[in-house]
Amino acid sequence: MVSKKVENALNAQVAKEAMSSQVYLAMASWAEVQGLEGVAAFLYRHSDEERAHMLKLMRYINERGGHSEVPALAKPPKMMKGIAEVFTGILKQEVEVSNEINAIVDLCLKEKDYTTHNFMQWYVAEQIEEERMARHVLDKLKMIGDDKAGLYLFDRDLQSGGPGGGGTPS
Ligand code: OFO
Repeated sequence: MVSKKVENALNAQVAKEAMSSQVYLAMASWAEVQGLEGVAAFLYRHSDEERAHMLKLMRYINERGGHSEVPALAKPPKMMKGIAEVFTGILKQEVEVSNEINAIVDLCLKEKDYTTHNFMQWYVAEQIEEERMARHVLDKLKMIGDDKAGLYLFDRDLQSGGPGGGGTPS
């Protein structure tokens, strides 16, 4: 059984994962309109993954005797000035999510909720991957600079799973 404190923290994280999904969705739509099909495909997939993160939390809360709440949908902020800004925004957002996940892990220890602590380790590992992915993409974009041929190849690379191979971590 989860304590009310842990339940509330997990429900707050449900809302944040839903918001992440919205943000990726807005970025995907922006990229698609720019003709960056590979980037769009990558971001649409990632939006789905954030929704999966949300669902995983919701199911866990309910399994542990809590009640997961479906969060309201907010309009994502506009942060799409260019492809580098998109991925800078992604890295910033993922670092924030990592901090939120760490705060829940910390709360679990304080509450002596070792079951949720164990469950949250999946998210801890996931965040390492997500930050790595965002940094890797940003490094590539720095290398490409204004090179249009490089951007074309980068877009194609993301279409087939993403830089570093293996696709977006889920
Ligand atoms: Fe992008 O991360 Fe969810 O948890």
